[in-house]
Order: sequence, then C-alpha cells, then structure tokens
Amino acid sequence: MARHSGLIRTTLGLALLLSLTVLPAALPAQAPAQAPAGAGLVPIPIQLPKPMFEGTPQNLTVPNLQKPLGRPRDPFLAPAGVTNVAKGKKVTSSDMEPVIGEIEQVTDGDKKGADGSFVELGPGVQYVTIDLGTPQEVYAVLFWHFHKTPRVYLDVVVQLADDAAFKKNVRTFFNNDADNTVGVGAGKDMNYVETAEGKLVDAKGSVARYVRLYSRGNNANELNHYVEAEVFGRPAK
Ligand SMILES: [Ca+2]
Ligand SMILES: [Ca+2]
Repeated sequence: MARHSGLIRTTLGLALLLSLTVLPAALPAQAPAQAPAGAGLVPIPIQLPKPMFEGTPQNLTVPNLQKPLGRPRDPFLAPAGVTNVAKGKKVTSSDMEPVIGEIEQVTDGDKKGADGSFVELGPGVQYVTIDLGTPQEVYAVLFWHFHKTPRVYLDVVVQLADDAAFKKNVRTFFNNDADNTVGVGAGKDMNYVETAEGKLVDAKGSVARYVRLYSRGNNANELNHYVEAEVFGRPAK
C-alpha cells in the first residue's frame, strides 16, 4: 500500500510539473489578441518650444473660439519613421519682403516665441507655401504663428497640393474662414488661441509636395506672423 500511494504522489507531482512547464509557453499565443488597435503606429516626434505664458486667456473676444484643452495635447500617432520633412525646405509667400525677419524662418527649426524668432508678413490675407522637394505622405501639419502672448490668428487655412500654384489636386485639411475671405471656400473649423504647443492639423497620410498656410491678421493687429511650420511625413512610395 505504501509503495502504491508513493507511485500516485509521484505521478501527480509529474503532472503538476508538466502543467507548470506548459503554461508559460501558452501565454505568448494570447498576446496578439491583447494588442491595441492601430498597432505599429507611434507618436510623431514633436519637440515643443518653451512656453512664454501660462494659463488660459479669459479676455479674448473672438467668435467661435475653441475652449482650451486645459492639459497637454494627446500624442499624435503615425507610422514609425515619420519625421518633420519641412525642416530647412524652401518657402515662398504672398509677401516675399516681410516687415520683420525672413521667409526662411518658417522652416529654420527655431520655434522660440521671443522677438527675433518670427517673420512678420504684411496686413490682410497672406500665405506661405512650403515646397517639400518631393511628394510626401503627410500625416500632420504643425505650426506656430506666434506664441509670445495669447493670440488668435484669423482665417487660418491649411492646404496640400501637387503644384506650387495650388491648382492641381488641392486638398483642405483645416479652414476657419467662415465667410470665405481668403477665397478658397468657407470653412467650419473653430478659431483657437496660439500657444507653445502650436496648431496640429491631421493630414491623414495624403500625398503632396506642397503645403500652404493662409491667415488674415490676428485679434491684436492686421499683420501675419510665423514662428515655424512643421510637416510630419515620409517619402511617398
Ligand atoms: Ca522658425
Ligand atoms: Ca473670414
């Protein structure tokens, strides 16, 4: 009897040992089912400038004004390898003789909010066009008009096109020009307060070589400013 029960204990012990050995091997098979939707996407590598002011401005009397989020913007996801393809790229403008600064400052990588780090274009409707050099899959356009003090730039429009003249395959991804002052059609997007986070516009991976940004002055004056514009993308296949 004693030998018999010893055999049973040994058999049970072996079974337990086997099940413990098998269990960890079974876990990796379940892992893919637990992976989040959009796997393979990563946050685009945004580097923010130092904020020049804190808190939410309360005294801006601009219609259709977006309420500030009150926390940092969520990471923007895109395929791995997407970078700022606008850095150092050629910029042209409706005002090639800026009041202050140079057009090149739009893509020179300097995003500081201080004086000397923005270009000032003349009054009324003005635009800048960035030539990415070759067609790119564009995931996001991120731009700072001005972030030294809280401001709202008016009639902001963000477009992509296949040609520098914006005649071929023009696509609009942001437009808060409610009454079509700019002349590219009325938009329904909201006005927003400029901050050190910049304005991020989703371009959905659209393929384009040219990016254009319009504005028509701001709530403080008739002039148009750019600290920097970034275009997150990768070469089109
Ligand atoms: Ca700059
Ligand atoms: Ca307008």
